[in-house]
Amino acid sequence: MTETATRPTPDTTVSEADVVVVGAGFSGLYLLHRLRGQGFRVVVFEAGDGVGGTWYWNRYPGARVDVKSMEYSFSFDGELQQEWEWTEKYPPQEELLRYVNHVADRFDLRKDIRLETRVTEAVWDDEDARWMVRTDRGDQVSAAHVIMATGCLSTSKVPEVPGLETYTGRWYHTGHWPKEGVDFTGQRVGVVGTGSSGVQSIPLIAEQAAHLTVFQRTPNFVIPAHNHPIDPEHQRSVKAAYDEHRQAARESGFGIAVPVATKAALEASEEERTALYERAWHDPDNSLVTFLTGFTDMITDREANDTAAQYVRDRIAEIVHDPEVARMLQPTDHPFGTKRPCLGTNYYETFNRPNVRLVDVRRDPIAEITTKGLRTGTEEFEFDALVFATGFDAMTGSLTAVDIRGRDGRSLREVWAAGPRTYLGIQVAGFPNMWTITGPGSPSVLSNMMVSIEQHVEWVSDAIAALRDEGLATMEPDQDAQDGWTRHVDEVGHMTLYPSANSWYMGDNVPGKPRVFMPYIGGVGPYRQKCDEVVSNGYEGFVRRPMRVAAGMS
Ligand code: N01
Repeated sequence: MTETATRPTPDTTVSEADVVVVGAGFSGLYLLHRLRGQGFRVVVFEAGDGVGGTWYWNRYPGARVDVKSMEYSFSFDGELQQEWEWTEKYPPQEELLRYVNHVADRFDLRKDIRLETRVTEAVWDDEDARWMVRTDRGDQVSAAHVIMATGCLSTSKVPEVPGLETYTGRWYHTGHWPKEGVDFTGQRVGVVGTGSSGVQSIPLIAEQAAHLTVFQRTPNFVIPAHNHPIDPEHQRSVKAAYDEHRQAARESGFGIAVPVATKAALEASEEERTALYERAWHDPDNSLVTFLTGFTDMITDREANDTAAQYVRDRIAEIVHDPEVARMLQPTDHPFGTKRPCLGTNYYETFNRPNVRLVDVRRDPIAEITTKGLRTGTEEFEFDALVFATGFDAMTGSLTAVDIRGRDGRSLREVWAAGPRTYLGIQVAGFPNMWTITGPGSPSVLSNMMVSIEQHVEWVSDAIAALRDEGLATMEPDQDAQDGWTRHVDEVGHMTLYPSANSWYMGDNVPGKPRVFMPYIGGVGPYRQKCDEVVSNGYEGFVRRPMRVAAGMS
């Protein structure tokens, strides 16, 4: 593997590109490859000093994907998917980063990627029908299109409690973990947060640290991951029929090919339900969505959902020795799956260790970070290291972090002040030629991201190529189409139990963020069909204009 090209000297002159891509994670890399193949000049800006996005930043102990590797990988190139050998059901971050780097090398992508460069501003010029993109390095690029490939979970969040600047120990956020790793041996460590990142890191930190205190605000549903090395024969058999597997994922609900349920949990007998939950819990081949897809009514009916939730609560009570700790770990305040369920390895077992303590900060919230640790309403804690597994300003945070100004100088932040509004999660009215990969209003985080990324990259690059080939200059959603889609996303979301939970899907984890269900829960397959129909109907719902009309529009 070669290291990515060194950053050229900052240039304050304006350079030109057809497309600026923001972010060099999976989306940005595939965009670069595909747009290049379509004859476009592309520049990719990436804040990190390497490619990989999520898998570049999230290096915390235990970080690994929780969608199976054979499904969580690119399908766009037959040779790539045949030649890459995965080692585990759920590969660790290091392996995923090796894979991303392999992709960058294999398709010779590095020469068009500017690392350690953060895009700060993108301003639309209606006269020229171009974006002016500026970076923190002083770059200025004039481009016909800007594609935000910034990821849904990349703007990390530390808790809004005072005092962090006074803390004299070392502190870390799981989403921005030091490259050189962290050795907690012999240390007193505090971990705040019990979402996916906490669930993965807590068991490993507990093994290393002298003592670990876990601060939990909301207990989560954690299913055994059953991670294991991939049987080479299994890998061969999947690869032999890879196209069919990939197609099944594209047509599925969550981008993960699982059998489609035909029966409601409330129609099934208790024995049938228990048999299914036992399989979902114990089967080494289970997946993140096994519980959610086992019955037709799991995400729409609270009573049905509670049969699965109770099954998990019972398992927690069996695993955790101290009944009071078990009770604290049992989720009762939200339906199963309405906060992202987690896959874990030895998660609940970790709370049986003598060097681990669980603190309920719902009951006794963190009041402040002190010089030596933190203080809740009733107790003071001292730590050598603090770990914030406190998540992200999800879905919109990385888009509004850039000062994006569309037609008439309108800022995306202002336009989205009451919540994101998009057409198909791909474009925003008033922001011509700006594209979002897995943007709010698309299945995105409710799917196998690789399936959704590939679909968006292909759809967007084809839309840009079609514009060029038809002699058109700009494309943006029609306001009515966008309003209709935004309503639809909301309505479908509210047909489910998702909005009943406090979650980052709803923006609840960021104070002041409007409470809107941001992803599209209509299913990856139906969503893809809708996007394809839009194209067959001549990009229905979009306004596409030639240059001479585009220029000067107000
Ligand atoms: O973040 P989270 P994450 N005081 O937002 C708590 C993906 N992912 O980094 O639930 C105390 O889920 C917060 O409590 P609450 C995956 O999509 C995937 O773990 O808001 N606690 C919660 O417990 C995932 O969903 C993988 O009450 C505070 C935790 O911090 C998403 O990324 C691995 C607090 C944050 O959990 C985000 O996961 C990792 C406060 N002030 C991530 N503020 C895999 O593929 C927040 N919390 C395996």
